[in-house]
Amino acid sequence: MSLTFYYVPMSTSSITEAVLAELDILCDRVQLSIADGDTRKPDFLKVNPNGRVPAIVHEGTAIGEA
Ligand SMILES: N[C@@H](CCC(=O)N[C@@H](CS)C(=O)NCC(=O)O)C(=O)O
Repeated sequence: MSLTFYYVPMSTSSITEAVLAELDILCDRVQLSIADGDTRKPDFLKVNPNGRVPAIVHEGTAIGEA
């Protein structure tokens, strides 16, 4: 299974992070910084055009919204 989790510490993505941990799901993790503008950069906007975390890419399909 391929799953990539995009997150910002201490943000709404913490909910998804807790669920992934509770279900013991292994995934690649990409930490972003709102302060550094990471959520507005083109690479991340390709994943989630809303420019918000959490975002997950599962088997090539991007999912946003906690
Ligand atoms: N309704 C969305 C809200 C997500 C959201 O607002 N995320 C904020 C962090 S708590 C964010 O990514 N902000 C990025 C930005 O403002 O550039 C969800 O629950 O997934």
